[in-house]
Amino acid sequence: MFQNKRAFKAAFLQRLEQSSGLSFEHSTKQHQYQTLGMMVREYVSTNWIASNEDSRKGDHKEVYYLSIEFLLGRLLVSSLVNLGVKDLVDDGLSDLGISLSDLEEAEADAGLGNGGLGRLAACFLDSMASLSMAGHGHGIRYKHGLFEQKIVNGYQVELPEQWLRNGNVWEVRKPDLAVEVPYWGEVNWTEKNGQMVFTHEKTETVLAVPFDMPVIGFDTDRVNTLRLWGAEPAKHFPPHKDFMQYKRDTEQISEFLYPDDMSDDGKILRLKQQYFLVRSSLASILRDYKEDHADLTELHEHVAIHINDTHPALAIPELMRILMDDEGMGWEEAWSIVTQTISYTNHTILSEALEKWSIDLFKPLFPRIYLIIEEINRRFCEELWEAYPGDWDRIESMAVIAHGFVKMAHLSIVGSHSINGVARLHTEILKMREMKNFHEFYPNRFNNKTNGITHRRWLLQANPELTNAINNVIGTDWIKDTSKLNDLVKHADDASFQYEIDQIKHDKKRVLADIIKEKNGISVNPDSIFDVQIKRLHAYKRQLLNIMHVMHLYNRMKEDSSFKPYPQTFIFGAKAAPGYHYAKKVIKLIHSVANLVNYDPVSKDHLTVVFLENYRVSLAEKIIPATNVSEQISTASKEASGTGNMKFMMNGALTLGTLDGANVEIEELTGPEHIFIFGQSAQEIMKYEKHGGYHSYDYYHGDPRIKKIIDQFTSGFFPDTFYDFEMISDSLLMENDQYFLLKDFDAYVRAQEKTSEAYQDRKRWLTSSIHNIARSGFFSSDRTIQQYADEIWNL
Ligand code: B1N
Repeated sequence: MFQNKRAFKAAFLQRLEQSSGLSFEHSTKQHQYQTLGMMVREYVSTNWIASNEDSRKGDHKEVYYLSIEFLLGRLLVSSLVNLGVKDLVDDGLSDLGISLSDLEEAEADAGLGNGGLGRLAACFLDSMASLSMAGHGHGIRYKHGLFEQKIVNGYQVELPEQWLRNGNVWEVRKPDLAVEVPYWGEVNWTEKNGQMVFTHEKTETVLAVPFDMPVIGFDTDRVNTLRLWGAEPAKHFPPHKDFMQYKRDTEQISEFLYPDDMSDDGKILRLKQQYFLVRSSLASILRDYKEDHADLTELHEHVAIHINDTHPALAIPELMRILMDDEGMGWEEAWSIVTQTISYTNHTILSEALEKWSIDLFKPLFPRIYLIIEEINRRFCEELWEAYPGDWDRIESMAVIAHGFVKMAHLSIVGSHSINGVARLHTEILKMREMKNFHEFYPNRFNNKTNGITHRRWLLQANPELTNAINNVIGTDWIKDTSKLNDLVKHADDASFQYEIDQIKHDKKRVLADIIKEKNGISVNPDSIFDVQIKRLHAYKRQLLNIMHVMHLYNRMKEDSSFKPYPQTFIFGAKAAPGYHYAKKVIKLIHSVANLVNYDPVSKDHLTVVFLENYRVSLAEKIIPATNVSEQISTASKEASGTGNMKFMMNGALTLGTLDGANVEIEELTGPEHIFIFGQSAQEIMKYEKHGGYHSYDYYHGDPRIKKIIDQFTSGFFPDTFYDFEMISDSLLMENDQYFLLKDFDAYVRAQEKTSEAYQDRKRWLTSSIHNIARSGFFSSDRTIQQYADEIWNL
């Protein structure tokens, strides 16, 4: 049906009428999208079945990537790109008077994740399939993804997201493969032939039903599976409970994605979600495995299970339970299989995000799993005692259970053979500081895997014009091997290539300007510098520093009528966790500054501030190709990696950032002349954190620019905000500016000046832009996944 345009059009029209019961003339965009989606699914089904058969033969290792988040975004166009039929479809549809981009917009944006961690999981799925690896995802089919953000009078309002409203063409529900997940109850044990036999009784059971989605690789027959689990009432519901109540409690488990990507939310429901994912994934993985293996003794040779952060860490005790209670293995044998099968990625060192669960909550919910964790802890502490006799402090700091809590990162380290950080700096901080004791004890378990992004979505799909321009100068080999993008360096000074790059960027900026006009009613100048910060709103990411710089420029213009900065458009996109009050105030502040500078005759032709509502994957795809300056300004040491930084670089933006996360590696690759680095280093920040010596009041009193801005927060300078920004000024002064904004302010202002100057030297800027594109090949998630495969999973 995709062999040629004629066949495609005929098949499309036929299916459209069959499935919608409407004539082509009366069909809606939604019908047309659904039809095209079904055609894609039908087209890949043969390869999907073949890939599953191939797995069954068992001559290669299967990887399972367990993640509480998969931030997939839309799948129609990426599927067409990967199948190599996008142009054909585009062409065929336009013959019929339909635009592919309209159908693209008819698809819901699957937002089953908060930010980088969830998007990384989605990029990894794309890379595993595209490298023809047998690598599958397991996650939760949240009925509602991350909330939809509305801005009302400058304030964020959260609405439930409804991605399943029109169904989901990509999924297949498989009720016959459902799995029961037990909670609560009690554990009993008896002795049988000198062995303890454990049974978990009087449980409350939930049914986990799999929904499978095909993961289509680029230029390969490989089709992997993303299996998302949905919670439904089980056949045998608890007799003592009201059924309606039971149904609600059950369905709640896969109702909402937790909208907080940092704080360890101590909600019992979140813990239930974690076990729900782990219990059902492992049951399904092992059921498949047992179809061709008599027992589980060689599991680790054929299966790798990867846990994306600690949220699926219960896979460790759960696999122990299965091997011992269901398979009858002894502890040592089971433990050896578990640790050889499981590997773990750490995504943050922020202490708020390190999960720990109170025993009071944990133990009654999973009585058997808790017993196993107790035993893991007992044995581990015994080992520690042997290695460090008498060193109680060290043992206490490393224990899996301590001070009434189960520590999920410790469990993950002890129970897996590999622990990786997500950028070189992050891994070094893990090894030398946060997890120093663990690194000393298990030096060989720690390794780095610098994050990556799929260049198929973030370049081929989001920016086909740039893709073409690249193809015209270096050919197309780089698409299968992105290290070949380096060949572009030879063309960095080539005037005609520069001209083309410039034109493409300008066109993309015009498209974004239209979107901004439509959504925000603001006219932006496409010749201004598009300076963009899009990411979750968090104090450590320092959106506040960005907007304070805008206030500074405005203040300068008001004071000095001869100061006319080069026109700059500051674009923000960010969701704040609903309970994160500080973050919400920063959103309000950005709007207040926008209302000031966008309309004041003194500034309006030079400064424009735009806050794009409801930032999500599909919006990122439109913003990133149009960006000149990528803001990556986290307090050094706090951003584990960042991945937006890579997407911008690949689309020719220049980074303005701190030496944090993957920015360090970006700087190394581009060279210091093609990036704008400023601010305190991670070492310096960590020194202040350890020994003190930073007093933010010194900067308030010592720098009149800073004093002026902070005073404006609370002096009624912004009309009708009352006390809104008191919290912000308190964070900077009373709370001693935990993220060192004032310390970095001057350096940031100077880096901004340098950036703006550099932009005005068009030739130099375009050379830098091409250098960034050329060096971005390293950040393809294909490179990352190949390293996971070689060095962690042993494929
Ligand atoms: O993971 C990304 C990194 O690029 C980012 O730097 C990092 O901040 C992000 C609890 C998280 N770390 N931790 C989370 C997500 C959800 C949650 O419930 C923590 N996300 C990151 C990819 O490596």
